[in-house]
Formats: sequence, structure tokens, C-alpha cells
Amino acid sequence: MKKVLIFNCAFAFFLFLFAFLSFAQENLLLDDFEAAVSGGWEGTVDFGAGNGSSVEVAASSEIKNTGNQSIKVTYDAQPDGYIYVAKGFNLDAVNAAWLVKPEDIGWIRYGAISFYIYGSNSKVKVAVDLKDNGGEMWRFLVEDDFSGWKQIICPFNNFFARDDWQPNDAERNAELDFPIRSFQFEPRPDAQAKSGILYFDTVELTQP
Ligand SMILES: [Ca+2]
Ligand SMILES: [Ca+2]
Repeated sequence: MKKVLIFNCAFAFFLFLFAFLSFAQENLLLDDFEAAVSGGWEGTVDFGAGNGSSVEVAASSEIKNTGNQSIKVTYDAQPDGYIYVAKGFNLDAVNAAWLVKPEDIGWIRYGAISFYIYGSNSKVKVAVDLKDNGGEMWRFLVEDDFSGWKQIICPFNNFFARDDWQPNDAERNAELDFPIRSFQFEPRPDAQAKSGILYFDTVELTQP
């Protein structure tokens, strides 16, 4: 009887472990940019630029990581300017939603957001921003110091609250509040203007 009990307990434990591991290791695809790309208020990507900078976003079927296309971001970043290429919810572009709704995601399962970027060793720094549930903007920086596709994993713990700009209605509580509502990419100039082309694809939630 005791043996059966021990066996049952061990079996239940391994079943739990297996369920936990398979549960924990699965990535969640937020977006892989397969929709036709358009801008403006009906856009499928929320993008724009100002203060002298400019950006164009198009679909690329030649250079892609998953599916049939990626997004091609052609930018001219001026030192005082800004650029944003965003996807998610509560954005100006009404069709820029992810494949899943933020409130349907079990955020506790994931510790990082990841994406693929096609670099050209341009040395440009790319800001990856998250807008949290209170509208607060969080930043992670990546340098284009490679060529071709590379997966970048951005642990949530490594994001910092932007101190250069926040939306007027943001709740600036210095806490990364879930659910996150949107992400955006911004090629950042330093003291000198930078122009070039970057491609992005396959944005997922994953483990750090
Ligand atoms: Ca794709
Ligand atoms: Ca917050």
C-alpha cells in the first residue's frame, strides 16, 4: 500500500514537472508582420517621425525571418528628431493590434520579449520600447553590430523607464505594469545623424 502511494506521488510529481516545463518553455508569438503594411490612422503599423527625422515602413518578402514577409524600416534619424514604429493596442493606428490581446496573455509565464532584427553592422543603436498598462514607456537598447538576422532577447528586468520623454497621460510610477500594451522600435542617432535600413520580424514573449 505504501509502495503504491509513493509510486503515485512520484508519478504525480513527474506529471506536474513535465506539464510545468512544457508550459514554461513555449514562446508566444505577438506579431510576425504578415499583414499588408499601411500607415495612418487605419494603418497596420503605427509609425511616424518628427523634428527633422523621417521613416518609411514597408513589407519585405525578400528579407524575412518567418512567414512570407518582415517589415523594412528605412530611416533618417537626426540628433534632435524622433522615430517610432509601433504595434499593439491603444495606438493611433487602429489596425496595428498584435495577434493576441494583452489581457488574454498569462504574463507571469514570460520574463522577456524577443524579436529578430536584420542588421548591417551600421553601429546604430535601436531603442526597443514597451508601453505598460499605465502608459509608461520603458526602454531597452540594442546595437546593430552584426550582419543578417539575429534574435534579440530583452528581459523585462533590463528595461528602464524613459527619462527623456513620457506620454502626458502616463502614470509614472517606475513600475513595469502588466499587461504591456504595445512595443515600438526606434533607430537612435547619437550626436550625428544616422540613416539606413533595418528589418524586423517574429516578435515573441519568451524566457530571459
Ligand atoms: Ca514574418
Ligand atoms: Ca508603470
